[in-house]
Amino acid sequence: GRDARPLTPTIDPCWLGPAVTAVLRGRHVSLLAAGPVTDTLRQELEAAVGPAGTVGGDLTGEPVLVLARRDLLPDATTLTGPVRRAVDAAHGLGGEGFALVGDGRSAAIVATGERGLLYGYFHLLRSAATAGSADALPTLDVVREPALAIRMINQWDNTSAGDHLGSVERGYAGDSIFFRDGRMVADRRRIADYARLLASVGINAVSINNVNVHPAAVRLLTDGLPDVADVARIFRGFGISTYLSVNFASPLVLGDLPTADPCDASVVAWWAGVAERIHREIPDFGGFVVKANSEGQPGPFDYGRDHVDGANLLAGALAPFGGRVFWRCFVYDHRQDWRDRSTDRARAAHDHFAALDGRFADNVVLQVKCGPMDFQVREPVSPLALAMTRTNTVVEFQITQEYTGQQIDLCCLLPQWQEFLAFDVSGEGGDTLACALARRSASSGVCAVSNIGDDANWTGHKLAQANLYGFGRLAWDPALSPREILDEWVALTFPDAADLHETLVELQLGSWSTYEMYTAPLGVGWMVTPHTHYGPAVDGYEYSKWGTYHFADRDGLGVDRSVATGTGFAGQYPTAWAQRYEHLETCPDELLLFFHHVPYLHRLHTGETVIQHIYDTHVEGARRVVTMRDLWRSLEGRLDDVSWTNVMERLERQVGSAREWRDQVNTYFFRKSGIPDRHGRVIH
Ligand code: BDP
Repeated sequence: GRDARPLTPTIDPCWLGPAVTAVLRGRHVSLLAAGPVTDTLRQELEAAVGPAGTVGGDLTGEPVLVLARRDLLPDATTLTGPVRRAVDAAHGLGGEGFALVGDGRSAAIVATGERGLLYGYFHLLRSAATAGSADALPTLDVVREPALAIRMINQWDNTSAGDHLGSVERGYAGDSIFFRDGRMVADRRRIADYARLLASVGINAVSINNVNVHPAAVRLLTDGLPDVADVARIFRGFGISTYLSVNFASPLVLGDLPTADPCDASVVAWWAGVAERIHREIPDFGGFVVKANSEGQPGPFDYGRDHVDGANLLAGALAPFGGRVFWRCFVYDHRQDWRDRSTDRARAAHDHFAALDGRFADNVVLQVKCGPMDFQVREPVSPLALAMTRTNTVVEFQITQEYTGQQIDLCCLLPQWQEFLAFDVSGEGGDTLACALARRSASSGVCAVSNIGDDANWTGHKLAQANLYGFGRLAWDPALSPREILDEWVALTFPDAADLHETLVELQLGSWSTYEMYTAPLGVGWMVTPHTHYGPAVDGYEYSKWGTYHFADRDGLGVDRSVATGTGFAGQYPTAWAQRYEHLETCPDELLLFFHHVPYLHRLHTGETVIQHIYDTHVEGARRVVTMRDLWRSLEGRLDDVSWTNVMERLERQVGSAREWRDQVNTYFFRKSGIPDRHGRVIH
C-alpha cells in the first residue's frame, strides 16, 4: 500500500552534517529580509545557533553574523565593520549574488535578494569547514555570483515502480523519494532535506519526474497537481523552481482530445488551459521538460510537424506566466540498421536541431546532452552545444552513473564535466563552453540527471555524493578545479578525518581515469551489457538497432567519423576542431576510436600501438582498483563504520567487475587481432 515501507530513519546529512554549522552554536545572529527563502534561512539559523543562541531581526545585540538584504539596511554611512564593507561590496549584484565579509570575530552577508543570502550562508559554512576551524568564523572578503543562470537537476523518477526501469529510471540508490505506488509520498521530509542539499550548492531548478512520462505520470497535470504544488512550495523555500516532465501526447493520453497535433487549435487551447491551471496552483511554476520523438516517446513528428512547432506550442502556453520549456535534443533513430554505414547516431542531434537555430520562442531552452552519444565515459563535446548561438541552451550531464559504474564502481565525474565546460568553443583560444553559455542568454546554463534515491546515504555509494555536490559547485563556478571542489567536499563530509583529507581527495580524483582504463578504450564507448549498462559485453550492442558500434574486425577497430571517408560527423564542429578531429595526426588519442577506424598496430601519440595500449590500460586499470580497495581496507576504524563498510563493500564488487572488463576486453581483442600482448598477460 501507499507509503507502507517507512522512509529510512537514519539519513546521512551528506556535506551538511551538524559539525558544519557548529560555528554558530550559542551565538546571536541577525536576519533582515522577508519571503519564503528567508523563512527557510531563519529555520537554518535557529537550528545552527541552538537553544542557547538567538536570531534577531535588526542590528541590535552585537550579532556575530548579519544576513541582510541591502535595501533593508540603514544608510551605509551609519554602519561599521563587516556589514559596512559588505554593503559597499554588494553594490550592483543580481538576485543570486552576495557579498560576504568576515573579520574573524563577526561576519556579514549582504545581498540584493533573499536567494543571495541563502547562498552566502552556505558559502560561510563551507569557508569555515575548509578553513578547518569548525568553531571560528572565517576571515574573508568575497563577492560571488553564479556564472550560469540555469543550474538544474532532473529527476528520472517514475510515479510508480512498475514503470519501465523501476522506480527511478537509471537510479542506483534505492527508490524515489518523491513518488510511491503512483502518488506523491505523504512524508515529505526527505524532499525538504533534498531541497536543502541542492540549495547549499546553488541549484535553482528541479524537474521532479522522469523524462519518459509514462501514462500514469501524465496525471501530475491533473489530479496530482495539488501534490506537485506542495512539493513546489518546499522547493520554493530553498530558491528552487519546480518543473514537470510532460508527455507530448498528454491531450490524447488523458482522453481529452483526438489529437496532439501542435498546429491544431484545440491542442493549443488545451495546453494553454493546463498551463493556466498549474499557475493558479503554483504561481512561480518553472515549466516543462520534454522528451519528444526520442526513443519511442510521442512528439510533433507524429503529425508531420517539427521541433519548432512542438516546442513553441508549449512555450506559448507557458509564456503568459513566465514559464519555460526545456526541449531535449536527444533525438535519434533508435531503429537504425547496423548494416547501413550511412547512419551515425552521433550526428543525429546536430542534424535535427542546428538548422533550427533562431526559430524557437524566447522561453524555449534546448537541452543538449554533453556529448553526441549518451553519457559514455569518454565522448567529445556535443557539436550541437557549440552550434546554437541564437537559442537558449542548457548542457545536460548525467550524475547518476548509468554507464560509469552505477554507484558500485567509484567514478568521480568532476574532471569529465570540467573538461566539457572548459572546452575551447572555436578551437582558437576564445570562449570556453561555460563562457559561451553564460553569454548566450539568461535562460542558458546546465542541468544534470540526479543520482539520489531513498537509500540512507542518498547516493548508494557514499563517495558518489561528491558527484552531486560537485555538479552544483561547477554549475555555480565552472572555473573551480575538481581538486578545489573535492577539497571542500571532503572537509564538509568528513570533518573528523582531517588526517585522511589528501587520501580521500586523491581517491576521488583518479577514479574517472581508472574507470576509463578498464572499460571502453580510446573513446569507442558502448561495450556494456545491453539494457542494464553495467559490466562488459564487447559485442553487446554491435549488431543492434541502437546505433552504437565499435566496428572491430581482424584488422582494426573504431568508427570512421571523418568527412573524407566516414560518416562526416567531424564536420559538424567549428573549423579548427573539425580539422583536428578529421586527421589521425591531430586527433587526440583519447578520442581516436570515436573518430577513426584504425589498424591494431596504429601508433598513438604516446608511441604505443593501439592494441598494446588496450592491453596495458586494462591491466593497469584493474590493478588500480585493487590498490584503491586495499587502501580503503587500511582505513578501517579511521572513518565512521557505516561509511567505511558501504564503500568497502562496493570496492570489492568493483574489483570483480574491473577484472571481468579487463579479461573480456583483452581476450576479445587478442582473438580478433591475433596480436599477442608484449607482456604475455592476456588470457587466450
Ligand atoms: C539513456 C537512458 C535512458 C534515458 C535516456 C534519455 O538509457 O534510460 O531515458 O538516456 O536521456 O541514457 O532520455
